[in-house]
Amino acid sequence: MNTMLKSLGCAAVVAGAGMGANVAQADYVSTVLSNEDLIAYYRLGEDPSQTSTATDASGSHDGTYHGSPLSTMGPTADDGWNSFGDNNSAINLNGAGAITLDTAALDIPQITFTGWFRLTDDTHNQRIYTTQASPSNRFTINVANGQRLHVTTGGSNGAWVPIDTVLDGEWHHLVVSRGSNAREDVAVWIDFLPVATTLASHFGQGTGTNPTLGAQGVVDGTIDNSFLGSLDEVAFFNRVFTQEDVNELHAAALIPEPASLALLGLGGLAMLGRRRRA
Ligand SMILES: [Ca+2]
Repeated sequence: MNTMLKSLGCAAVVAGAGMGANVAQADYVSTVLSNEDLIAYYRLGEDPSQTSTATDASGSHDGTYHGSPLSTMGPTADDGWNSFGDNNSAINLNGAGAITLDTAALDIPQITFTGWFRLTDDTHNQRIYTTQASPSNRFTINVANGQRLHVTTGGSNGAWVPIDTVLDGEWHHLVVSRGSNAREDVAVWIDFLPVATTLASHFGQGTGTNPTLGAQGVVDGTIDNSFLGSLDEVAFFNRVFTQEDVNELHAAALIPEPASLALLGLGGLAMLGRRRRA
């Protein structure tokens, strides 16, 4: 066996051994952080009973916890998703919490929301994300009473998405993009598949003030329409996403199939055997 083949054999063994413990693909977190249009990234790994700061992993736009949200476990390998590190915590809004964000960072003409949600109850109107502003330029992602996800960017029209399939207590990924022009379409992806693109009649130019995760807002300490579920890994981007952008996140969120890892490992062992016989 020539020297090159020996080197390949060793490399395959090392790669096979290494991938089991440390996934050798672009992981979800680094994929989000490497996007040049990222505005803010809330990994939501804090324990809100210990701190009121929801850290922006990308830099300078920390949020603030309000009410009594709870720390919970985020999507893990057991759910079929990249486990976001060994200890991925998320936030259960519990119908009693909210996270206020930075208006200066997020009141922008076009925006994309990405994140994970776990819905446990749809019996009343609740918010995944909303801004408080005049109806002409608000931006909201609602769970409306009656099993629908409702995205509005002004007025009462918007993209209505049936969510029967996600009212299952499992983690699901959500992408919502809106453009900068009046009557611009809003695009919604659930679990990385497009589910709604629609033109509405009341699209505003901005995205509104007092952006809030998990509630309608916090006014004088009162939290309205708090989300009856959990959120994790919420990020905002300063542009509209395409299917290609969503595909990139999807690839990063997936766990490599065990079969391919096993084959790689067996291949490495076979090459090692050949090297020993040489
Ligand atoms: Ca997290």
